[in-house]
Amino acid sequence: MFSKILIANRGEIAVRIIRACRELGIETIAVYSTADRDSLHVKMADQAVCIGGAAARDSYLNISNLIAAAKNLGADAIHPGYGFLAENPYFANLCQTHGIKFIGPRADVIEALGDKVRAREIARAAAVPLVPGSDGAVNSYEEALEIAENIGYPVMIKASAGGGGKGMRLAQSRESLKEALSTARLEASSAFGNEQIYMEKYIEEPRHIEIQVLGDEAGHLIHLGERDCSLQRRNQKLLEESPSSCLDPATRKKMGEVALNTARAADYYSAGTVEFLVDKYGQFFFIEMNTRIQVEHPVSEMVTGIDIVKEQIRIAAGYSLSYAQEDVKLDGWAIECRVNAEDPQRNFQPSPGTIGQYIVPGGPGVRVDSSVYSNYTITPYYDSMMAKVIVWGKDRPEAIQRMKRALNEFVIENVPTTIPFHLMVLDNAFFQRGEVYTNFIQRRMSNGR
Ligand code: MV4
Repeated sequence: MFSKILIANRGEIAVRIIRACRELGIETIAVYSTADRDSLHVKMADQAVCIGGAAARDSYLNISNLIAAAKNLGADAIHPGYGFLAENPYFANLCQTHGIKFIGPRADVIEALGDKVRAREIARAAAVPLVPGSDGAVNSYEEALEIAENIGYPVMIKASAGGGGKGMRLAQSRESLKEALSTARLEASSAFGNEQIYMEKYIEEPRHIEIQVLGDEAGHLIHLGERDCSLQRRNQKLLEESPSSCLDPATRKKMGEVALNTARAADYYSAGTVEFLVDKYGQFFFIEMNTRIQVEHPVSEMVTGIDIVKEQIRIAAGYSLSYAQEDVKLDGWAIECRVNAEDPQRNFQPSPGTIGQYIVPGGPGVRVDSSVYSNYTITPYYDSMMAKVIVWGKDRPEAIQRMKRALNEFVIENVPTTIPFHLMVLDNAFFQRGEVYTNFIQRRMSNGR
């Protein structure tokens, strides 16, 4: 087992990784930018080193400073968390070159699955159901026109180097295809330095269902059931739950198998997430596979009792999985609400500032993964998430009730947060019936913001 791990991240995920390391008896090194000197992960780690200025590119994205810190402080491994360099194959490779274990999949697997066209080809080869669309990349308008005629409008044009909803353009009809194509290509080229695009049939009112997988380096693979992440705003997930209220047991079983087939076809190990869209007829389609631990991993931990981050670290240290598939039992219902320093009254604009009193909820079935504390100053340099409230209930009604109780208990003075928005969603009749689609907020929330 590793004796020392450097956490190449900040915020609540850095705190989460430190906790997993502590339980495994592993020393931790925190890295921080000049703006994060007073952050919680710095206080909690055994050692901490400043790796650069406030801007992420000078610190949390500064690969040479990260590698230098790991080598100088004798880290055996680096955990990248999510975001920043977590899905950067070059960084994963460089860790390996320097004899530092990258806690995640192999670099070539990160690269293959990060290229959405290649990911589709891997899935197709494994007979995984895909959204009808282009076989590979779309290279010309004529080609796009022919595919669109075959699959029918509207069509979604996506950047191969995109993902998570970034770099997507909708073409409603033949007339708008040409312009949508050229815009998508331009956006892909400027946002990702890779103009490759592909096409999919637009799925109306999809549910976003993802399956958590865990694989070890000996090829054992298990899944931990699904997470329903359909409640999004501008492609930002706001609330996630496990299991999903839109899956019947047969579909759940099938989706788990398909997710494992996808991971096996990709020669996957570590923690990963296979993302699907489910249409209003209950058909599911693979859209992408994420090669990192995700923000919403705690809802899977709450219903399975499995510590995903500890498993990820054990796998990287060469141990085989602690569980076989038959050991994985889903019990009860979990919901996660992301508490962001954003003001729902002002169109969710970020609301950095100094927190006054900060009192987190507790009691039966409540977990808070937080990165802030009383009198902490939230800076504007990074994403606005300050805490995640995750609850477990014996069923969905109890989980909803418990989340409302927990959010009402949460005291965060002087900084506007998304808590009031979550309380409105939890009170919404459509949400309570499990009718949550991607356009839920626009269609089902009175203010529609
Ligand atoms: C789609 C789609 C509709 N049709 N693809 C891709 C990444 C994922 N995070 C969201 N993505 C979507 N891909 C096709 N062919 C709609 C979305 C989508 C979405 C899907 C489920 C739940 C929330 C969503 C929010 C915005 C876009």
